[in-house]
Amino acid sequence: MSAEQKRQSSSGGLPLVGIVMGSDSDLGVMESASNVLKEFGVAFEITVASAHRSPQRAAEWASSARERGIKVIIAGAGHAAHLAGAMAAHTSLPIIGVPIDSSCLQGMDALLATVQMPPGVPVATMAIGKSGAGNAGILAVQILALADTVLAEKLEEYKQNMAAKVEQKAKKLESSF
Ligand code: RP5
Repeated sequence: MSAEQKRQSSSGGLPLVGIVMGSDSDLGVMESASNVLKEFGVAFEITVASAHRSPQRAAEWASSARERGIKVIIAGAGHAAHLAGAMAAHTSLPIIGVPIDSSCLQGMDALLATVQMPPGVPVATMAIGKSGAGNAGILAVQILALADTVLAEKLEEYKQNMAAKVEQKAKKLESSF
């Protein structure tokens, strides 16, 4: 790895991604996002704030995120999930929304509340639940990789590994018939 690459990949250990969730009960889903960031060696901060129960805390956390060095925010919430939208209302950083399946509507309510943002205030909305949270982590890495050649290389490796796993599965399945 060249010195330039090291410099480009270094955040000095400071968090580059902010993960926020509506309740600690969302952690089981949102860990899929934090696990991806750990896998890629991306420093993050993680907290709870609610658009409805603690609107002031949510607004302050989002408003100060850029000053804290955060580049991307991942926001997950369930029910009438306005957390990702509330983040987008208070910062111009990119927001990735994760609808959480914590209500009796199994996340459809959260999906619509997260994805249906008004013109001018986008939230990049993922799939409902753990797979969406995992993809939120990957998308955050992809955004950071635009200015980080080491992360870009890791993403290439990640894709190659995925393809290799499919090859293995195909061979195993084919040989069983
Ligand atoms: C939402 O309500 C949270 O994001 C969570 O998914 C759901 C339930 O929260 P708790 O009642 O478990 O705190 O705001």
